[in-house]
Amino acid sequence: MKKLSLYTLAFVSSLFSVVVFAADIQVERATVKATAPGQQTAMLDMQIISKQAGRLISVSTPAAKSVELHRMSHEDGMMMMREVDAITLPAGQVVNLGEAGFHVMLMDVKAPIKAGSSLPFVMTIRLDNNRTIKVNSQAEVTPLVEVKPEADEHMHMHHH
Ligand SMILES: [Cu+2]
Repeated sequence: MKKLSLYTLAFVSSLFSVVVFAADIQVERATVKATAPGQQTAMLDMQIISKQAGRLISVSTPAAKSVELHRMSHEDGMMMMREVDAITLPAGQVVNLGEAGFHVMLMDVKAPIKAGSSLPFVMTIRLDNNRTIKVNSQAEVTPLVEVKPEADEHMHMHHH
């Protein structure tokens, strides 16, 4: 009987800590741009606040076959995107992915992502104490900003 109650206690306490840790991650302003038909990739941006220091190591979503973590950088005057292994989350700090030069890139989007819908995703975060947690969240799908040909011509005229 003693052994049984010890097991029960261990189970309850591990369940409890999982709940506590998941609540220690705040996800805000998660947005993804709608995709045009045939568009293969989409960028997911958000703010993450983790109570404890950790690293975002992966993201998954049913909307895409694979997901990568990307960093933007200027190289020879060109904007480049490179895959990174992880995005650092300092304890208690707001990490705005876009402002920090990062984004989550959905690769091989399965179907057009429609404006007005929401996109579910799961983040895997490894805390510096080596505990790995999964955080479920939703991104708001925002409309594609269309570049109108007239606007381009207009700018062209002004510059000549
Ligand atoms: Cu990218």
